[in-house]
Amino acid sequence: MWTENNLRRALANNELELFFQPQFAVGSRRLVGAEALVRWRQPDGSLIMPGQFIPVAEDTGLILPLGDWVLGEACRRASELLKHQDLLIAVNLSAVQMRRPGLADRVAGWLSAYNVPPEALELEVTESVLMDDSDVVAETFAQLREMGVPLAIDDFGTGYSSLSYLKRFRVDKLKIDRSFVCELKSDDPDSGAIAEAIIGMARSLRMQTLAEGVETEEQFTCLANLGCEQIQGYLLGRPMPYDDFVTFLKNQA
Ligand code: G
Ligand code: G
Ligand code: MN
Ligand code: NA
Repeated sequence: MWTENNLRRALANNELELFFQPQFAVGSRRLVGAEALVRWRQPDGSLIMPGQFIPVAEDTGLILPLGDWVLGEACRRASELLKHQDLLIAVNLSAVQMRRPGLADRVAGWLSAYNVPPEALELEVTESVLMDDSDVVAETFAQLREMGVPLAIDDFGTGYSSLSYLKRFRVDKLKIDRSFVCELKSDDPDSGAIAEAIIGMARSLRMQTLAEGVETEEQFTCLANLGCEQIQGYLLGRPMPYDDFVTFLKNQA
């Protein structure tokens, strides 16, 4: 396991890097955005995945400087990407970041430093954050909404059975967890029951839906038939280094 000191050095030595995974509109199959996913590039060029160091960062508090770096880097890249195409760049926020006062000010600072419109930066939080009965979370949430930053719920459907937080916190998008996508089968109508319920609820609440982890045409077709609006997954694009994403973007046009 990676230690706090390893990670501290990674931050100081600029060893973190953002990969980008494309997101598409279902109807047109056009590229509409990308999720920024952090990687740790070792001096030998190998990559360490976030699952191996984000938990350490969260336990040690290093997620605060790390998360701030991610926000700044995402805004820097967004400002470059927006010169090519109108896109939305999605960034994962840790619960630790959401619970710390001042997040909205940091976001506002990065947006203005790189001249990125707030509508172009989407912030992803998990359900557990919104279940928090915390004034800080509510305040940050309200500030981000006021600024016009889109908010999405990541891994939707896996967290909590109570949905009452959806009334308290207006979000723009539900990201349907890939566990509900991988079971989709065109010859089994029941396989889509949960995805269908999420899409129906999102529509009633005027939220968008994006399905994660789409790996096959069959899943794509099922989601299209259910009225899902956007998809992300290996079928149409893996997370890739920034330069590769720029090439990918240019090849779309
Ligand atoms: O490709 P993948 O292994 O990148 O991502 C694994 C997990 O790591 C995902 O659940 C994702 O939410 C999380 N993750 C990726 N990048 C970040 C980040 O910048 N900040 C936080 N808090 N989590 C991230
Ligand atoms: O933040 P989140 O938990 O949604 O992170 C996305 C994770 O899903 C990352 O680890 C990313 O590499 C992974 N991922 C993206 N597309 C696919 C896919 O089509 N299939 C699978 N199995 N994983 C995917
Ligand atoms: Mn995510
Ligand atoms: Na997810």
